[in-house]
Order: sequence, then structure tokens, then C-alpha cells
Amino acid sequence: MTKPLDGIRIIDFTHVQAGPACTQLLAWYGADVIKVERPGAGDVTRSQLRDIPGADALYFTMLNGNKRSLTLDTKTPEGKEVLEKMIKTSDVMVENFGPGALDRMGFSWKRIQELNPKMIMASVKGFSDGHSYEDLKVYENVAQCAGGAASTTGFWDGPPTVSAAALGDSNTGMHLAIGILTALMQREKTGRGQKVSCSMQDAVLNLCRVKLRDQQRLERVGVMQEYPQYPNGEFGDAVPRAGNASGGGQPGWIVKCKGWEKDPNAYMYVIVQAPVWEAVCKVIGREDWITDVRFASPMARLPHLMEIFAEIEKWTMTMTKFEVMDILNQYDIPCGPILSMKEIAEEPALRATGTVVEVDHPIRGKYLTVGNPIKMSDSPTEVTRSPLLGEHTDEILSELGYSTDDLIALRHDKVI
Ligand code: CAO
Repeated sequence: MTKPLDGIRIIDFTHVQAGPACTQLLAWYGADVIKVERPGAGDVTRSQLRDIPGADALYFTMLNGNKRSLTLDTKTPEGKEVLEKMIKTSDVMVENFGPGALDRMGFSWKRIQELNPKMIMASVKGFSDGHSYEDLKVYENVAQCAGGAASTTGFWDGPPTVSAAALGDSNTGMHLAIGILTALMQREKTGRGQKVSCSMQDAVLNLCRVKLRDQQRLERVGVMQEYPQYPNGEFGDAVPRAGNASGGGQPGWIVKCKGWEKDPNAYMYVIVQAPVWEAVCKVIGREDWITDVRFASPMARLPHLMEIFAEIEKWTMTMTKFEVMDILNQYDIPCGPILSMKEIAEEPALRATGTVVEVDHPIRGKYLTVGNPIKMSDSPTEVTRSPLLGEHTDEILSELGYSTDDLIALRHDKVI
């Protein structure tokens, strides 16, 4: 069966997480992704947080599956020549170097267009072009802070908090992938490539859309009734941190379950959705609330949310999170157990859906990775291992027309 991106060749000039997450997704869809790495070193994540001496670290293997690796010093004249040949014969180039690095290397967008007008050139940077911080190097948590996630995450009486989810890195990579695929579709019509840029700050902010919504609501009405601060706490002039309150219109909270004293994940997220209010009251043994005027409507309940969740918690603390889940599901009460990474790694359903995949690697042996979260009926994803540093150098240069003698010379000069 053909894959959706069969025949699309991508120069993968990415490192760390934001860029590699993007190109790995495109590789899962069948693009020929050639990871260009510095000879001898490669992507810094190959050696970061190593768990097995001498083996590529999981940070690398989990973000670079299904790719080929070419080592090439693109700052040497010979290396630049190879890269030029690749640009002429590829469809997409993806990079997430520090601002200006590609220009300094001699591959400005202008130059790339001269070499191949059909080229789609995709970049991740910390801040957008034209932003006053456009020249900064940026990592994940800086983006979370600049994009509004940190100021709105955590508890109101604690400091700003970053999320464990890679909102700045992988999330930006996913945004970039959407841009690349869209540019490929436009190229079908125009025959021209284009530059696709996505900044980490913008990609984080895009996921914090509801907090910018709340900022405007706060400025208009002064309080936010679904926040835990209401009605007793103070609201300042910026959206406060809301603990585990739901970001949408359905009140929710994390409550303790049996075993919480020892198990840091014996918790459950429970959502008190309006249509199941009566069912919630019955399940927790508070039928009296069904006719209580204080709880008569979603609006009436808002000042009492913490009281409601405290009562729900009295009930959930008598059972494990999975027992709670089974009961609430019978009544269609939206809820979710707090799953630890251990539980996720061992979850058979995630293995069955291909979301958690075990891959074999010649040096490290078997490892788990997160497979393609986007499933397509005609295009199942087959996750394969990440390449060793320079594993495909000879193969790729031969495809570009280099002879065995050329390879020996390039290797001698440390270009590859
Ligand atoms: N051959 C020769 N040189 C190479 C090369 C190759 N194959 N591949 C990379 N290089 C060079 C680049 O040309 C650049 O050189 P100069 O700075 O001398 O021009 C250098 O290696 C890489 O620089 P860098 O700024 O990208 O790397 P860094 O470790 O200093 O910074 C990071 C890392 C991530 C902060 C920076 O790349 C960045 O801000 N990227 C954009 C935002 C981003 O994606 N951040 C998320 C990373 S995931 O957490």
C-alpha cells in the first residue's frame, strides 16, 4: 500500500525536539526524511540524558523514528555542494536552528529559492519574525512562559508553573507540519514553494486561546464565576491560575481516591456536566441536592463548586480510581483517572491502538515510543527505529551520484 507522502523528500535540518517531532510525523506518513547531522556529534539529544552508555538516548530515538541519517559538515565548501544538490532534488527543508544560523551557513531563503523554486522551507523559532525578541534562542519552558501557559497554570497561591506537555516543542512541530502539508497542497496548484514559519510562543498561545478569552471576560465583568476564586477570593487585573478547574464551560476538578495517601496518582478528574447533575447527586448519596435551590441550575451551582467537589471527594475516597471510573461511566458522568506514566507504558489498550509502540534498536535493544496519534484508515503507520549517526550517509550520497572514491575523499576530509 502506498503511503500518503510517498515520493516527498525532506531535508531534516532539525535538532532537539520541536523540529524532529515535525519531521518524524511526516516520516510516519511516508516521506523520505533525511536527517542531516554534524559528523562525529549529530543531534545533541543522541547523547543527552543517556540511560545506556554508548547507545543513542531515548530523547533521540523517540523523536527520530522512520528517518535516514546523513552526516555532513555543511559549513565546508564540499558539504555546501552536497547540500545544494539535496536542495535541488528535495521538496521540503525543515530547520530549527538558532535565528540566523542558516543565513550564516549561506542558505538564506533567497538562495534556497534560487536553487529550487519549488522548495518548501519550514522553520521553527522561539519568536516570530518581526517580534522584538526574534533573535533569541528559545527552549520549551521559555516558550511556555512567553505564550501564556505558565502564568495560567498551577494554583493561585503558588508560583507560575510549566506543563510537562511539550507545548513549546512538539506542539510547535505539529503546527509546522500542518503548514508544510498545506504548502505542499498549494504547490500542486501554483508550482511554487514557500516559506512556512511557526514560532514557539505563537504555538503555545494558540493552545492558551481560552485564557485570552478569559482575560477579556475578566476585563469586562471583573470576576470569573467558574474559577475556584469565586465567590470568596480576589480577582486582579490578569487571568489568575485556576488549579485544576476546567477551562471550558463544564465545571471539573481533581478529587482524591482510595490510596491517595501513598499513591501520588490515586486521583480522578470529575466533571459536573449539567445534564448529569441528578445522577451525580444520586451516585454520591446527596439526593437532597436535586431539589436544593442552591444547586438548582448550572449558574446557581457556580458559587458552590468547591463544596460540591468536596462532597464528591468524600465518595471517591472510598474507592480506587478505576472503581470510581466504572461507576461514573454507568451514568455517563464525564471523568478520567489520573494515569501515571507507568500505567500508560503498561496499558494494553494503548499498545493495541498503536499509540504506544515497542521498537527494536540494534544497540539499545527494545524501547517504547509514542506512535502516530493521528490514525488514517488507508494509511496505517508503521513505526520503525531511529537511525544510527550517519547510518545512511553512503546510501544517500550514492543516490546523489557520488562515487565510492568521492565518499573516501569526503570522509578523509571529515566532511561526512
Ligand atoms: N554542519 C555544520 N554546522 C552545523 C550543522 C552541520 N551539519 N548543523 C548545525 N550546524 C551549526 C549551525 O550552523 C549553527 O552554527 P552557527 O551558530 O555558528 O551559525 C550551530 O550548529 C547550531 O546553532 P544553534 O543556535 O541552533 O544551536 P544551540 O545549541 O546554540 O541552540 C537552540 C539550540 C534550540 C536554543 C536553538 O537552536 C534555537 O533557538 N532554535 C530555535 C528554537 C527551537 O527550535 N527551540 C526548541 C528546541 S527543542 O527544545
